[in-house]
Amino acid sequence: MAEVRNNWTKEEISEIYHRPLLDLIYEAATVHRENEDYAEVQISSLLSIKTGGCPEDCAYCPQAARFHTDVEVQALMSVEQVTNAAQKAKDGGASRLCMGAAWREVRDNRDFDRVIEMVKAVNSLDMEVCCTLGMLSENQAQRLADAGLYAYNHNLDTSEEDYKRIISTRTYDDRLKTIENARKAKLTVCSGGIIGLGETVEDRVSMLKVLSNMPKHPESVPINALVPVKGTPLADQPRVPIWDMVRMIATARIIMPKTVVRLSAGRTEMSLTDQAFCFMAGANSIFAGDKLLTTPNPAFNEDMQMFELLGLKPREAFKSGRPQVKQEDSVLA
Ligand code: SAM
Ligand code: DTB
Ligand code: SF4
Repeated sequence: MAEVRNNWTKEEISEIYHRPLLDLIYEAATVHRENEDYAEVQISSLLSIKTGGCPEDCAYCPQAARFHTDVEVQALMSVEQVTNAAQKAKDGGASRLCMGAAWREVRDNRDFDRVIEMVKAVNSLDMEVCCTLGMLSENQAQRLADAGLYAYNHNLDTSEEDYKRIISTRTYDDRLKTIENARKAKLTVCSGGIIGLGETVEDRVSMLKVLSNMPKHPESVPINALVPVKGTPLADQPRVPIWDMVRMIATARIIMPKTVVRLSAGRTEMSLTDQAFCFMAGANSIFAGDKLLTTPNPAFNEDMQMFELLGLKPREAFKSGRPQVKQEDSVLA
């Protein structure tokens, strides 16, 4: 049984990443098959609850106000809109809804109160609820946890060394602090990154080291391939080779054997064969539904046909246990 370690060195991770490709895939598949539910794939649906107009300068992001992209700014959705979208995602087979807001950070205001109501409403549909709202204090994380939030997504995106090239409006430490705050509130953590930003392989290894050396590995690690968007500084980045994606997924699988590794953004550019290699290399989650936050994603029925063909099964919600909802906060109370 692969041991869960938190002391991986860059040399070890780099050695794994650079193994001959088929050896690497074989090893990752072997580690993955030690998990009894290896044929199950967790399906998350994304919903952009507040779109565009973000004050941050993340070079990849179509939602940053300072870049001129085709994204239309949309104010925070109503709880009813979110509940309807969540029900639709559930009917389509998603067990988790991830609500994203184009915010730098959470503020203690009425918008946050509304997000708390959204979390309660989606939780009462018996779906795992995830949020990605930017930076978060410990107290805010606790409020989300009390409302029944299952996971908090906060990506590292790249290495600490490379971070300043991509984002100048916050630091890597800010990112780590938020992840710590989510942990203190006993939320499960979803944190990963993007490849294809123009980073080096060393940067990728360095980011994987930070993730795999956390005292507790993130329960999910999304690996995104950059979706280049017109108007952003990274619009002309070349497409990331599929084998880089496979190497990232396989390396993450080997060094974090119990973590759910998500084949995230970039699937519209991947063939079925490309994706099959990612699943073989240990990916066991996807974002499904026609849209990511603002960019397209494969159609749900195409994904279901792919599952059928590859012999994969959607994972049911709450397989690893339910969050503790504070009684007075429960909509059922
Ligand atoms: N504003 C919050 C934040 O930055 O934490 C939450 C939403 S933000 C859009 C969530 C994540 O989406 C980013 O951290 C990044 O990893 C990913 N992302 C954004 N634009 C992307 C793109 N063009 N291609 C791939 N991933 C992207
Ligand atoms: C993650 O790692 N990828 C998702 C989710 N977490 C929030 C977002 C991908 C966004 C891709 C660009 C867009 O659709 O705006
Ligand atoms: Fe804003 Fe998040 Fe996009 Fe950065 S990634 S610009 S913080 S929405």
